[in-house]
Amino acid sequence: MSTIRFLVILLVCALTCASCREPATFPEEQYDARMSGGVNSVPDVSSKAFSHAFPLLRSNEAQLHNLGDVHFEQTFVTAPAPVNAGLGPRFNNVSCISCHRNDGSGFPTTGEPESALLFRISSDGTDPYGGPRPVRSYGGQLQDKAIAGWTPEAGISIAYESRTVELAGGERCELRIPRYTLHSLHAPIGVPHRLSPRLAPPVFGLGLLEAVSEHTILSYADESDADGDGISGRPNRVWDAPSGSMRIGRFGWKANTATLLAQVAGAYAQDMGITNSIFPEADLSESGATSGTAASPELGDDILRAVTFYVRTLAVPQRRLVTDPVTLRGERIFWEAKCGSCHVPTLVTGDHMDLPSVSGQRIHAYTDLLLHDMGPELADDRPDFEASGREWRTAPLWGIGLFRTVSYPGYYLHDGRARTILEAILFHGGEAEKSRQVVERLGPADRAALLRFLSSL
Ligand code: HEC
Ligand code: HEC
Ligand SMILES: [Ca+2]
Ligand SMILES: [Ca+2]
Ligand SMILES: [Ca+2]
Repeated sequence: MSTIRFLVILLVCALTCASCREPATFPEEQYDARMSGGVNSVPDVSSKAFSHAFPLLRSNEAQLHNLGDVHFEQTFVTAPAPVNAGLGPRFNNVSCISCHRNDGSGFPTTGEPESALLFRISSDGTDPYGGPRPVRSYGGQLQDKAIAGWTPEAGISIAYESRTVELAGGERCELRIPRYTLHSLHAPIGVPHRLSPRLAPPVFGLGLLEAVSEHTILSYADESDADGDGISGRPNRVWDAPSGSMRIGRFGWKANTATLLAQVAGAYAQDMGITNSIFPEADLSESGATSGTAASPELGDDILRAVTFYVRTLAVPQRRLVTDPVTLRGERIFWEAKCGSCHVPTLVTGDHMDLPSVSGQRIHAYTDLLLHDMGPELADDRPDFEASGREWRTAPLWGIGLFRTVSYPGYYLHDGRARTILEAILFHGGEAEKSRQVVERLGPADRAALLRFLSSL
């Protein structure tokens, strides 16, 4: 009798242990393929599809989200001013929303009011935390705009070269490859430097990606390609200023930021020149070129907290056409082309103490949050913590079918060079070389089915 009881206890233990690794939210039969963000999914296909709060926020949380929403849209101005003062002196843009249009992406242009493309700059070697080494007189990011009385750090002009790809069935696709030239430098650079172009990505669903445990992310890593499939995702490990520790990176095109708080505080300081408690100095380009002090930064912690909460709690758009036969055929091709080896369809989030609605959710972000070598053409040749000059974080594909509607006309990849989803796929190289070749060889109907599936996300 007691032996049986012992065995039963052992069995129960084994079962609970297995379930604490992969917290299941609901049984498979209740699973709804439309709910890309689990309970945090919303059915809107308009240009506001990325702009909804999580549906289950409590009223105090909804208030904080709304406060963050207001500040995400605020335009900053030159100090002194009664509100939103402290812009610059050098900056990339005047508000979060001016780059993240409709909480989506923006235009890959420079120097214009609506430009959402910025450039990181560094010299060889690393900073004390293993991150990119800033350049004297420039810092770590080029600010191409400035308030009256100041000059921008530099101007950047973009010229595109083109290359034509011929696909099975005779379709031709013209790809454009950007070349960047710096001009009007405010100071000599003096050392060899490396530039990395970055287009503003959408900002929805990020609280869910933040809630994926490090353990889960690491379970997809295969650094030395042990299974021999040519795909070897690895995590970035980055300095997280708010916690003062090294963490696994998950945000930004190279997974170069670990937390939303660091990302938002960094955006205020670097993109807008607004100092805050996490970054009491803007991206300094000359000593004295800042308007706040560590004791009294330009941005209050209440606003920093609200805007961070806002991007943490933006809901994910629901999928469309999930049972359409052509979509389902496209989904099968997505698997056959091994897209899902990097764009992992399903992750289960861990527990978030303060925000129950992001805990234990089965989400379909189509990313492993890991770095992959994408070949020489996409390379920026600028390491960012452990990411090499050829590595990028697998871009999440949720919502990609709505980019065109939300941030018309829609641009893809880290520098916005791709104007369609197909162009983005045709730039895949390195570890994704074989996947791209499969797509190039698909017959027109199969390729259309794959694109229909992607448009349903
Ligand atoms: C000049 C354009 C610009 C402005 C202004 C800007 N961003 Fe961004 N944002 C970007 C770019 C570019 C990235 C990608 C950065 C990288 O790869 O390192 C980004 C990334 C992000 C991310 C991470 C998204 C992801 O999927 O990894 C968040 C969150 C974010 N921004 C929030 C904000 C907030 C909040 C503000 C205002 C305080 C803001 N941004 C202002 C351009 C901008
Ligand atoms: C080896 C990993 C890997 C494989 C395999 C892979 N991708 Fe990607 N994908 C990435 C990375 C990394 C990026 C971001 C690259 C960049 O911005 O330079 C990306 C970007 C994209 C984008 C653009 C996303 C955006 O927000 O701009 C699309 C669309 C896409 N992939 C679709 C696919 C499809 C379809 C397949 C299969 C045919 C595929 N990918 C296979 C890693 C991969
Ligand atoms: Ca300032
Ligand atoms: Ca700078
Ligand atoms: Ca592998």
